[in-house]
Order: sequence, then C-alpha cells, then structure tokens
Amino acid sequence: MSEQFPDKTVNRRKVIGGLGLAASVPVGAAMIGGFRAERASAQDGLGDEVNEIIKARELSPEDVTAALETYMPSGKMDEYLMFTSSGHAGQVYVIGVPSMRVYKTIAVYTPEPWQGYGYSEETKAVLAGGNINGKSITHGDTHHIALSETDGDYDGQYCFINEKAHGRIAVIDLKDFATKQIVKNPLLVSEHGGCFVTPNTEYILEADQYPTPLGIGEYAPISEYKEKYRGACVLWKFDREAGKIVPDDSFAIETPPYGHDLADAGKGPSDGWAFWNSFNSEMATGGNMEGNPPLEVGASQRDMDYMHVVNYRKAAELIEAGKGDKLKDMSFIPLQMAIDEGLMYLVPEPKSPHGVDITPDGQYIVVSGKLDPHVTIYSFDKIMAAIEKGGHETDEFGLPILPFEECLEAQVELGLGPLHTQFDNAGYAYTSLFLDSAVARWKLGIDDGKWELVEKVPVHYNVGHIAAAHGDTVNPDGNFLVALNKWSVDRFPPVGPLLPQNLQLVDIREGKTMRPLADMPLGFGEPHYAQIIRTDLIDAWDTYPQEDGKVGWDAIANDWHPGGTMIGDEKIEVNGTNVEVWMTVMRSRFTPDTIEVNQGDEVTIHLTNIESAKDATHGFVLGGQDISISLEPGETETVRFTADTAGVYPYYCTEFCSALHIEMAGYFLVKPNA
Ligand code: K7E
Ligand code: CUA
Repeated sequence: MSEQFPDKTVNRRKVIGGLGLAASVPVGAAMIGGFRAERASAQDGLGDEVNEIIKARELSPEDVTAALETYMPSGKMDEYLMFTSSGHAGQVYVIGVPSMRVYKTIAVYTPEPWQGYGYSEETKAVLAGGNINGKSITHGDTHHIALSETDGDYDGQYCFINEKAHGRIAVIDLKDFATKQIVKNPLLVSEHGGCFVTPNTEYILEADQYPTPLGIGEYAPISEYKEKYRGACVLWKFDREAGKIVPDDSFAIETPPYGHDLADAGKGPSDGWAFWNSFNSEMATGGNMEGNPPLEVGASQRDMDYMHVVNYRKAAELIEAGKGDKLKDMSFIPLQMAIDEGLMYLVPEPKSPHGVDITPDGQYIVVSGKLDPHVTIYSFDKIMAAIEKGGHETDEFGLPILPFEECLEAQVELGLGPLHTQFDNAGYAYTSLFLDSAVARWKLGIDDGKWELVEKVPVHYNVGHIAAAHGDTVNPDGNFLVALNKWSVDRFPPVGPLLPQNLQLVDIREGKTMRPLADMPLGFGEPHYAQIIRTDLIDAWDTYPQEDGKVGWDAIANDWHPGGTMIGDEKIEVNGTNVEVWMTVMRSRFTPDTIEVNQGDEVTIHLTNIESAKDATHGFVLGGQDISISLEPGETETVRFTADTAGVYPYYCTEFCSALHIEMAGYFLVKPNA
C-alpha cells in the first residue's frame, strides 16, 4: 500500500483506504481525523508502516478501529471519568473513559499507605467513624457509588459509597478525592440498598440487605424471625456546605423482614418518592443442617417479591414535626406508623429482583428480576392512581399491596439473568444479563408505547452492573458504556486461581451497532456499581488552600490545621513524658531532622508541607511505628504514638520529590530507660 496522506483535508474514506480497511467498516470520524491530521503528514510512508503493524499483529478492521477509538495520546485527556466501587477491597477507583486507564485509588474503608490513609490522627478518626461497638474494622465491602447530583444530574462535587458488610456510608470530597466521613448505621448490621442520592443530594438512600433484630448487638433467635427481625429503609441527610452526612437529621422507616436490594430515588414527576426492591418475601431463614431448604432455595419459592414505594418527603415532614420514635439514637418511623400515614406501599415484582432504575424523565421504574427473563416497567402515574384508589390487600404485616397489573406499563423479554439498567440520550435503555453474559439495548416506549429489545452484545463474562455516561441521571450522555464483568476466565495471561475482573468498554453511540471496544483487566477487588461523569464537571484542587499568613490545611476538618507550622516556627516541646513536635516539610528536608525522646514517651508530630507547587507531595515514614503518611502541598497532618521501643529509627520521604529526595531524611532516637 503506497497511498500517502497528502494533507489535512483527506477524507475519511481515503484514510480507511490508507489503513487497508474495508470502506464499509464503521469508523469514528473524529478519531480518524485526529490520526490523520498530525501524524500522517509528518511521516512519509506511514500508511505502509500501519499496514505492516496490522499484518504483523494479525489485527482485524474492528481491532484497528477500536484501537483508534480508545487510544489516548500522551497529554490528551479522557472525556469521562468513571468512579467505581471495588467490592471487598474497600476502595474506590477512578478510571478514564474511553482510555480505561486507572488514575487513582481512593482509600475508603481500609487503610492505604500511599495516601497515608489510616496512619495519621486525622484519617484514623475518619476510619473510626465506622467502628462497630468500638471495634476498629479495617475492611469493607463497597457496592454502589453515588455521585452527588444537582437537579438530577451529576455535579462533580461529592461521591458516596456504601459498605455492605457493616451498614456504612462514606463521603468522598471531589475537591481532593479524599474520604472525609464514614457513618455507621446504628440499626443495620448489613446493607445493600445504598448509596443512591435524591435529585439535589438532600438525602442518600440506604436499606438493609439481610434483616436482623434492628440495632447493632440486638439478639433474637432465628425461630422468631417473623416477629423480631426487621429491615429498614434509611434516608441519610447530607449537608452540602459542610460536606458531611448529618445523622441527627437522618431517619429510618421500619419494614417487614424482607431482604432489601437496590434502590433509586424518584425525579421529575416522581420526586419525593423512593423505590427499593426486596427479595425473600418468603422470609426463609435457611437451616440446611436441620433439614430445612437452604436459604437460597427457601428464598426463591414465590413468583413475586415486593418493590417498596416510599414517600420519603412526607416521612421527612413527619419527622420534622416531631412525630416518630428514636431507635438507637436514630429517628425512626415504626412500620405501623408508615402504614397509617401512607408512607410505604408494596408493588409485586417478578421473582428475586435486583436492580431498580428510573427512566431519565422520572416517569417509569425499571425492575430486573434475576430469575425472570424480562425487565418489568412500572408507570409512576399508575402507581399513584392505584394508591389513590385504595382498598388494597395487605401483606401479613398490614402493608398495602398495589395490584401488579394496575401499576404495570410493559414487560420486555431480554434474556437470562437481567440485573441492572442504564439509559442513553437516544431513547434506549441498557440492561446487563448476568447469565447470558451480554448487554441488551432496548427501546423505551415513552413516546409510542413500543417497549422492545433492539440488540444484544456479548461481554466477557459474568456481567454485573453496567455504567453509561451520566446513565442514571435526568440527562444521559450516551457514547460509552462500561460492562463491569467478574472473573475473566480466558482473556489474560495466567495470574493464579484468583482471576482478574474484566471491565469492557462498549460503544453505544447512536446509529451504530453496539460493540466492545476495549478490555480492561482489573487485578483489584470486584467493582459492583460505577458511575461515569464528564471530566469537565470535576474541579479538583491542585494543592490545598494557600493564604498569606496562614499555613497547613486540615483536609478532614476542611479548615486550617491548628498544628500548621511556618518556616522558622518549628519546635520540639517536652512536657514530662509528652513530646510534641511542630515540623515543616519541603524539598528536600524535614525540620527538625533529629528528634530524641526517652523510651516510653508519648510523641505527637504535626507535619506541615509548606510547599505551594502542585507537584510537591512528600511522604513520611517512620519505621517500626506503623506510620506512613502523605503530605500534599499545603497540608498538615498529625501522627501520634508511644515510643515504646528503644533504638535509632530513620524517617524519610517516600515520594521521589527532588534530586536530593534520598537525602530527605532524619533520625528519631529513642533513649533506653536506664
Ligand atoms: Cu448487582 Cu451489590 Cu449492585 Cu454487585 S450488586 S453486581
Ligand atoms: Cu520529599 Cu522525597
């Protein structure tokens, strides 16, 4: 192939020709355009070179166009950032889309030494917010990311993530991509139906996964499951100004002991309402050693479970008016009150539902039943009409059950194991099919009443959640979808029996057939849900705040740190057996660089990174004391420990910050007791 790329006006077809591809191959004009513009004119014979590579690597035309769609030249920015949970790795990952490169790990429920999370007094206090009965828990099972929203769309300010194993919620500030708060639900031992935010992030939704007697430490024998075990739908109040959840303004609504699954908050016409799925309305409790059906069999007997339709706005008004109880210090609406006040209704849903997702217009609620090949679409208006009509049957706890047929808008048969649904800007929905290992694209019948399957694309394998750009907001972007697949059995080199995940980027642009563009093996914890936000909505700090006459930002308190130290103000104060150090940190020294204490002294060191340049992070490790912290420019952190072992301990900087980084060190001497 000898065709050259003469100038920047070469058309797309010509470029395809130059690549030796069939002209019918669908190609993204923008990327091809970018390719052609800089490189082609700069290098003679590039077409030949490209074709040689294509041949040598045995690439198909699809491979080549997929590579062109996703390749990110050095220095170019991804259009989107994906925030994903990490399952029981207890962290959040930040990944570029479409390049599928990991930009950051955010430590949330587990200590992480690179960020120094869980080693300073400030970050230890964040983790301690998630203590259970005073016991420190150093792991967490993260499932659902929720980016903060304004008017129903992501605003790029905060990110929340739930923790299934212990019923906890964390707040991450996107100014510095750091975890600021963990709250422990005092009622729920485990949870799953969080985090989902209301359209202006007033509340964060959460619910139990496995019912228990409500309250940590409460006991009742499993034989009293129906009488004593309960679930709860929880509304955590978020204070956007403070960047914190306010437990005192949050509340829970008691539910029957059905296991709760995912949730979504209403928007537009359904604003003020929230929807939780449930499973195990059979109230099976297992006991397979005692001759009972195993839990999962017992929990799958009935054809229908119940969606919980909750009027949280009215519930909040009742709480505000002083109605309701307190349970374990949490404002609490007992089940009977929820029934009497019309706060909660049940709508039957096909067996073992998992995801519940509201259409961008807020009018329809899409439910996936894991054991049913359909998605079931409910109309919010019909649900309201059914409530209005009254005269309902109830479940055995007295909750009204709205007739299925009256609330139903449509059902679409998609395939096996539907789990989770996202939306685009072209009137389509996308649902993951776990058992089929596929993603289905289907048409919303909002305008014409035609709800129908359009196409399916295979993914590899075991797809759980899917995330499309702004795909659960009032304003989806379309373009890309990521299938978050579990366990990749044959795609990557062998790395032992614990298999990597495989995140697959799928092209969902309008007018094109869906196709996978890239595999991203992820050798970390299993992502469940992720959300994809436009990069231009993120306005993160380069450094911590700088102000004349002030120094040392406390990233957790979001304020100036009382231990902040200016150059020249460094000091060591000894008060009996208490030693307190005010230290500055800069390229390439710690001041002081020698600290001597007596064995058994209580030592407190406030470290201030006094630099203002954006690439001036310093680390601080002190061997033998379990201390590894990261000081970003302008930040102050405090470490505290007992110098209980005599000896000489060098401390040093862990980031390669300058030519004299190795020399950025000091000595911590512990004089033995006589
Ligand atoms: Cu489907 Cu926890 Cu949302 Cu996993 S959950 S996939
Ligand atoms: Cu500071 Cu290396």
